[in-house]
Amino acid sequence: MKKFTSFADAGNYRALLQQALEIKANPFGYQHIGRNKTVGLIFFNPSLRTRLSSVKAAYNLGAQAWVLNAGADSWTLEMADGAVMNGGTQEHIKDAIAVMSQYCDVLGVRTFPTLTNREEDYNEVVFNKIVQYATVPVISLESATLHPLQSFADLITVAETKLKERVKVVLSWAPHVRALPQCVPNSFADWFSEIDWVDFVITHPEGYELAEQFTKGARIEYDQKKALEGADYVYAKNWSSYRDYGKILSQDPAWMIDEAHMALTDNGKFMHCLPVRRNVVVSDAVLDSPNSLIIQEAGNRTFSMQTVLHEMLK
Ligand code: AN0
Ligand code: CP
Repeated sequence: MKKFTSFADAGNYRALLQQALEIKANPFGYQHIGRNKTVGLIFFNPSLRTRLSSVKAAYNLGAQAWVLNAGADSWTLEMADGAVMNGGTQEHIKDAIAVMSQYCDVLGVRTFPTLTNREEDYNEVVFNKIVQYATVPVISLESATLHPLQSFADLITVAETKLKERVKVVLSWAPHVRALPQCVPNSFADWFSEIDWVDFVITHPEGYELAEQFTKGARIEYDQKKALEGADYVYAKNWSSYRDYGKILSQDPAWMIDEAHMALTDNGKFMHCLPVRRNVVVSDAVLDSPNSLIIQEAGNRTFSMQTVLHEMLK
């Protein structure tokens, strides 16, 4: 594996999922793989889970990890090709990434979307530049359009908790006070629309349609209550509009997941990638209920990353 950015990069998902479950059962059993290896992590945006689970995953595998907070800790990076660098930027991304590749065997990168320039974001201009300049395999720690380590951890979580052969999984838009990326829902759709034992449904207000390249013909149900009927899993997430790019079209509190919403499900489990704004996206009662998987899900971020590192370093 030379690049991990999407479901397609995962290759055979059944084999990768099986590997993740084996690694989770025996997390220190693969330390020969990471011996004398270094994992580099570069963040252009904030993170709690991705940063810490990636470091933990490297340690579990017997590797070392370093983290760079780009912009805050490093020189201010120039992204434009051919730029005359007589302004505020101090080092070109081309040089920075080539140099960082000298100090690691795998590079993880987080680069959020602009949410103003849809074409640039959906062409993954910044992330692809980094892949181009890197001389080591690159892992997306959430790029402009996708968050594959989150979706892989979500898949591990559903696989290890499901009580039926086939399960109904509902991705529900929920309100938020700020405009957020489409990465998490895009990525969730990219993965879950491909899982043969999942009946996948997306629900959101009109205008919040995700890019079809990621939803891949998944069922969309505009009536949230109808969508939730009989669900085994409810995955809540806010996102800003793809159509009216980066805009907030609704803050309707009726879309917040509360106990009345969960009562429509088949004793459904609740999931969210975190961080979550309590009592805006989802109520305290749902987050703190025995059916909430949020902490287990965050825990599985270690094993999605460890599995990808294992693939790249083995
Ligand atoms: C980010 C997002 O929605 O993409 C990161 C989630 C993992 N969330 C926020 O910015 C709150
Ligand atoms: N879920 C997730 O990626 O969280 P962080 O933004 O804290 O890394």
